[in-house]
Amino acid sequence: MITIRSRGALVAAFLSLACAAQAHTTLETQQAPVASAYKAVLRVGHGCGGAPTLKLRVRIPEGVINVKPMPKPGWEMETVKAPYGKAYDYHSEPLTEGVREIVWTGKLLDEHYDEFVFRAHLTDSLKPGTMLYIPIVQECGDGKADRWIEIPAEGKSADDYKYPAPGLKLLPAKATH
Ligand SMILES: [Cu+2]
Repeated sequence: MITIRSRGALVAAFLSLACAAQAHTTLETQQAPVASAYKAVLRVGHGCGGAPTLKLRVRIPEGVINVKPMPKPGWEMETVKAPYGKAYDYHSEPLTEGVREIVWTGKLLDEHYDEFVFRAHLTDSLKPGTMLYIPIVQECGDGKADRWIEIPAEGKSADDYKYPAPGLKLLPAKATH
C-alpha cells in the first residue's frame, strides 16, 4: 500500500518527468546534416515558474552562419552581429561575420505555447555525430529567468539536466550532385 507521503513524491516525480519530456524550450527538428540549411523552430512550452515570458535570447553557436530570424507579429526582434571565429566558405565566398544573437521581446503567457523561427547554414566545420547546442535565456521580468544553457557532459543527455540547452544531432553532409 502506498502512503500519502510517497504518493506525493510519486506525483512530484511524474510532474517533473512530464516537464522534461514536453514542456522545455526545445527544437522541433532535432537532427540535421552539416553543410546544409537548417530551419530552427524553437518551441517554448512554459514561462518561468508560472510567470509570462517577456524576452527570448538566442545565442548562435560557432559554425552556424548566415542566420536569418523570422519576424514574428506582436514581437520586437533585434539581432546582434559580430565576427565569426574564422572565415567560412559560403557559396564560394568567405563569410566573416553575421548574427550571433537573436532577441525577441513580447509577451507569452505561461498557459500558452509559441514558436520562434530562424534559418541558418550549418557549416561543414561542424562535426557529424556530435550534438550542436543553442543556448537560450528566457526572461520573465522581475529578475525571473529560465536559463536553457546547460550543455550535457560526455555520456549524459538533456534528460539528466534541469535546464538543458536545446540541441540537435549533426548528421553527415548529404552527397552533392
Ligand atoms: Cu520544462
